[in-house]
Amino acid sequence: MMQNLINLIDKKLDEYMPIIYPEEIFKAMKYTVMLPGKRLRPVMCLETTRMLGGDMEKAFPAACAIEMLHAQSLIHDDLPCMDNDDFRRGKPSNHKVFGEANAVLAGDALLTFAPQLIIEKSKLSAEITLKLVHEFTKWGGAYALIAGQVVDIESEGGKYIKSPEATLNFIHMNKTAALFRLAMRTGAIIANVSSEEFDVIDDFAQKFGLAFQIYDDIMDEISTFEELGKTVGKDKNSEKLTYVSLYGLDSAKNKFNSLINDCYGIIARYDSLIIESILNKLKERLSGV
Ligand code: GRG
Repeated sequence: MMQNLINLIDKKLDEYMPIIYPEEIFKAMKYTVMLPGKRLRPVMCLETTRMLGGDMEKAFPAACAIEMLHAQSLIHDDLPCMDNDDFRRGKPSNHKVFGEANAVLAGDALLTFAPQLIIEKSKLSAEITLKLVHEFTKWGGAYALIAGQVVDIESEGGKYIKSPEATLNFIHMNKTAALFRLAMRTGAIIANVSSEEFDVIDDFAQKFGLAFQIYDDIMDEISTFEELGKTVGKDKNSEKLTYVSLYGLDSAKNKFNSLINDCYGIIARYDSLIIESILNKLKERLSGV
């Protein structure tokens, strides 16, 4: 079921991104977007729309736009001036294939192409479309995603202003939870739910997003290149502030399990085998660690 949805997302992403002149920029944009990621954010956006009674078909442009924003953040994150990683999703990073200038431009281009897609392709009312673009710009910009990345970079080597606990929470909530909130809030807006329901979904997304970044912190410590498709052990080498470096592996796992259990509790009131299967997969992967 989940794989069917991923196949549909991949088909739409391919359709939405024709290669036109000047080909090099469109190829660079499409390269990272189409590499085989897990597609968690678009899946969660579409599934939120469906489980809340909305028309999933109308959510595809916004769901794909969020995957483009995510891909943009990965392209820029891999640049030598940021995390400097040569691999992403099991293949050479964008700048290794297209050069640094085109990788910067491809990220910039995705950041503007994505809201253009929402405006041009969503068959939704002007009011809902405006709300979606507002959410996109809010969570994808200096109030969230970029803020998280800035503090993440600042934290390397122990440089931060607030307490380590507050700094770590700020990084994880903004660098990672923000895009899961964007995905699920977008789904809830398309389904046109009440503000009470909206808050429940947003609460789930915050908890899931934090759990997912803790999972990512743990995987950086214990996983392999083959599994992750990117260099492992980088957090430790660059002395990054992570759940593992601050609290240790066992506490990180306990915090992850507690958040995932909260997520099960919230999602139980909806009929979502897909979201439950995502929770199961993450939990199972860490169960023997
Ligand atoms: C918006 C201009 C602008 C810049 C963005 C570079 C940057 C600022 C932010 C980087 C944020 C970042 C890389 C966060 C990591 C989040 C994370 C856990 C990524 C991995 O997500 P997965 O595992 O990846 O879902 P796949 O490849 O499966 O999609």
